[in-house]
Amino acid sequence: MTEPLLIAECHGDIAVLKLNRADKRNAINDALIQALGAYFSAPPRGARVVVLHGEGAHFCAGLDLVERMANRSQNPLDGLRHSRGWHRVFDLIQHGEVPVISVLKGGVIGGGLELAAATHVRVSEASTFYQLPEGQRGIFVGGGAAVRVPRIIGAGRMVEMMLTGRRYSAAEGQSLGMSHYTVDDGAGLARALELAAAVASNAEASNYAIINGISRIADMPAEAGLFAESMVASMTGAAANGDERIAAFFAQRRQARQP
Ligand code: 1HE
Repeated sequence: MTEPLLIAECHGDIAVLKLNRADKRNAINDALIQALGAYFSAPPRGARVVVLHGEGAHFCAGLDLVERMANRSQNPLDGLRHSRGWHRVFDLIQHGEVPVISVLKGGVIGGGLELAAATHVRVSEASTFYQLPEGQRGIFVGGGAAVRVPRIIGAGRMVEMMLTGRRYSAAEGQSLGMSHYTVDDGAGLARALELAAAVASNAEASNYAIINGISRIADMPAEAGLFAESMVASMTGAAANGDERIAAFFAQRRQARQP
């Protein structure tokens, strides 16, 4: 029996999804991108947040280069369709229903960094390193890195990283925003689950607005962005029943002040 490419679990309202292709360093082949697409098209019912991690020592070695060589096509449209397929799946992650927290370790390479960049909170273990070796392989990024990575580290750094084959360490990556937390090796999943509990306790409508609103509004001209912010704020306040949460906050403050 072949192993599943993804292993999905639920712990209450926290869903945990594992890339399960450690023998190939979790490289993304067509079957794995399809499985990710199916999962994020319909995250488990009741899940308020997804924690994404990888089996083995490496988060993800990027595009499956062996499959790419085998399926090499002379038709540029095939390459375009392949890349657009990755875009659809990673957009489901970035602008989906629930926040996604990734646990990074070992290689976060090429398409692995593209996958990580689509997630909202990134926890790196000390072993993590980041690379975009497409230039060295004679290809180009195709899973959204040209859009998402410059928004994290800046276009100039991405250009330099790709031209020179530079490898950023976990500590360097955190200082550049590739991760938000760095923890010891082996501690990433536990930290991500703690963060997931905090994220899951937010109002569902606020989380939806945060993951769907901020990156889009940040790409708008200021005047359109300010208008969009007002629309999202109004929708969120109405949908999240914010009054109840605000009243609960003050009740808790009053209680804390009592002798
Ligand atoms: C792979 C892949 C892969 C490993 N596709 N099979 N990505 C890369 O250029 C990264 C290439 N991989 C590596 O740099 C290294 O494998 C790692 C640093 C990730 C891990 O090193 P190591 O020593 O632990 O493993 P290994 O011995 O290199 O590889 C173990 C197996 O994984 C081996 O298979 P086996 O059948 O010989 O055992 C490797 O072939 C396999 N493997 N990485 C296929 N990437 C939408 S565009 C995105 C463009 C990109 O992502 S470009 C970046 C591609």
